[in-house]
Amino acid sequence: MKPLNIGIVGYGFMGRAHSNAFRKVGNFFPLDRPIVLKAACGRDAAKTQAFADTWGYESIETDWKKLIARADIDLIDIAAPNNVHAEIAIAAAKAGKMILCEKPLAMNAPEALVMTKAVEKAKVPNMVWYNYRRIPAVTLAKQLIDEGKLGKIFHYRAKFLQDWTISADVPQGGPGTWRLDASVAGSGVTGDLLAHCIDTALWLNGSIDKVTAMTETFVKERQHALTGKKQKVGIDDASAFLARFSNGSLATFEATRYARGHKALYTFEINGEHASISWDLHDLHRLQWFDHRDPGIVRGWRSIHVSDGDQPYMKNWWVPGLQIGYEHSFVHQVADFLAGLASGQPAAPTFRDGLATDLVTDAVLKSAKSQRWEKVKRA
Ligand code: SOE
Repeated sequence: MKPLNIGIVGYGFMGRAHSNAFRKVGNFFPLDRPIVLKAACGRDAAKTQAFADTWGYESIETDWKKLIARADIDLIDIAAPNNVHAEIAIAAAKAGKMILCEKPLAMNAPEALVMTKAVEKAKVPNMVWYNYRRIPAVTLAKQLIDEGKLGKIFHYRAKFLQDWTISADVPQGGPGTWRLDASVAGSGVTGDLLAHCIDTALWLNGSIDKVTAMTETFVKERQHALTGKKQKVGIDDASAFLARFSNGSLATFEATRYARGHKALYTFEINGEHASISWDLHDLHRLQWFDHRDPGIVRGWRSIHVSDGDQPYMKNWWVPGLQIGYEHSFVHQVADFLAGLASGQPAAPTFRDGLATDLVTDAVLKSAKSQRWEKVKRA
């Protein structure tokens, strides 16, 4: 079978997470075409070569346009910062390449719309790396909701808490800290962290009609890592919003990089008519489940250790009881993308789904400015 030749742009944190997934997927999931790590692309030739050597890419490029022009590349994987997603994705679509793009899809929703139209016009398979959908416990939550086990949903509550930018000495811009530079990231925690919470929420609980938000930038000026100059900080350090879902449920969302003691505490809780679910990234292989229909004498919160072959993705891994972790969610995403190619049923989240998340984050940022409820446009 013809191999699927990957060309990756970017060699940072996500470049590693994606490459690990490409390498592992064929060992654990049946693939109808082998994956070949054909080329890695980055501006710094020495660093790109070192990355290529570590992960087994056959060649390197220092210009993404050359990567896209190569006839031996089938899929462009965008693992570069947010401000270059659109340009690369649109060029890759025009060249007829499949595209995987790191989240958030774009700097803002208008840009995400142009990207979505480009991939749809070119009819190229596309997906956004919202990996948390594919943590088995989160996928199990989706299964339970879709089976109607919660009944009518009343509440959705999500938060994503970190604490790595509290010091005013953390710079903005440059490798590792571009997430603090609005001209590269688009926004702060709204696009970086809340985007994850929103993607999961839209998938589990349907569309959001309107939001009312507040944001804050606690450190107003930071040195720029590239220029050395102190510059105004343009990102939101913290962001919280209330939302109304189309199914009538009420929601609260919060994200911050100022919650001392929390490194990546992504949690959500959903309260339905019959049952509640809650999940915590720091304990990612567990799903907490409360079912009011249980007999009264044993009724209570149940902590499900999601590691059994009957549970999502787990039959592909070890024996029951042995859990998996963060990196496996990326492996699952590649496996599902490839299964979608084979079946003709594209795996989600597609660019259009990524656009839906960007429309919510845009409405959140708009509401934080207007101090009013803002309607969320449909993707
Ligand atoms: C930021 O620290 C970050 O790395 C996000 O960019 C990722 O998307 C999130 O999964 C973990 O935190």
